[in-house]
Amino acid sequence: MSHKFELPKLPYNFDALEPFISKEIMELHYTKHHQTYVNNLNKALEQYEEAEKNNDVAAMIALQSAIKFNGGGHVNHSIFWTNLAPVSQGGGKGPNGKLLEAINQQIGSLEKLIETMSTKGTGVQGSGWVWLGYNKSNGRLEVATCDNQDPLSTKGLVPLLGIDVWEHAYYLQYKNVRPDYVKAIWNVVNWANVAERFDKISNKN
Ligand code: MN3
Repeated sequence: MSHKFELPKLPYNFDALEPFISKEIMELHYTKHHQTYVNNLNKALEQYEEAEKNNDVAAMIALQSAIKFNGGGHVNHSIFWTNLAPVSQGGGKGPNGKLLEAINQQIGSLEKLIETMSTKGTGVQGSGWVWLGYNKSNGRLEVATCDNQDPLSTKGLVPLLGIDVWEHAYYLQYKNVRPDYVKAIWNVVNWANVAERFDKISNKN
């Protein structure tokens, strides 16, 4: 009965997103940061299981923030890696089909979406994420920010595209200039992956 989450396979090499995201960032981000979330999630879930076995509700409650933080970190990064692709594999090539239609209809244009996400992502105070999400209750696309590693599910939205704006995601290359990182990352956004997520969830509604 052990919960064993694992680091998902990175679908490209560490240097594949250069020059927009450096090899050094990718390697550290994936092998150190994401791996640590996975390890600490597994540890917290093990402790939670033990607490549950002992009917120790107070201990169960005390573990919830560790599960939220590390579980959110695992969920978010697992989406993030697939939201990106090297330029040679379609990174930066804009969406088409139903997703593009929905963006145009609901947000105005792809340019407007990118601008909104960039502004909101740049404006996150401290560590967090900016997301394009899908609201199942009304079928609409929404841009939302989350603090720390809170997953987008905490805002009632289904994640389609996330941009990690924690300093660890850019500092080695962009130093303190988060806006430059947020501007550059659009060159390697895997819109085909975002569209796939959108088709899957919007078809269910
Ligand atoms: Mn990160």
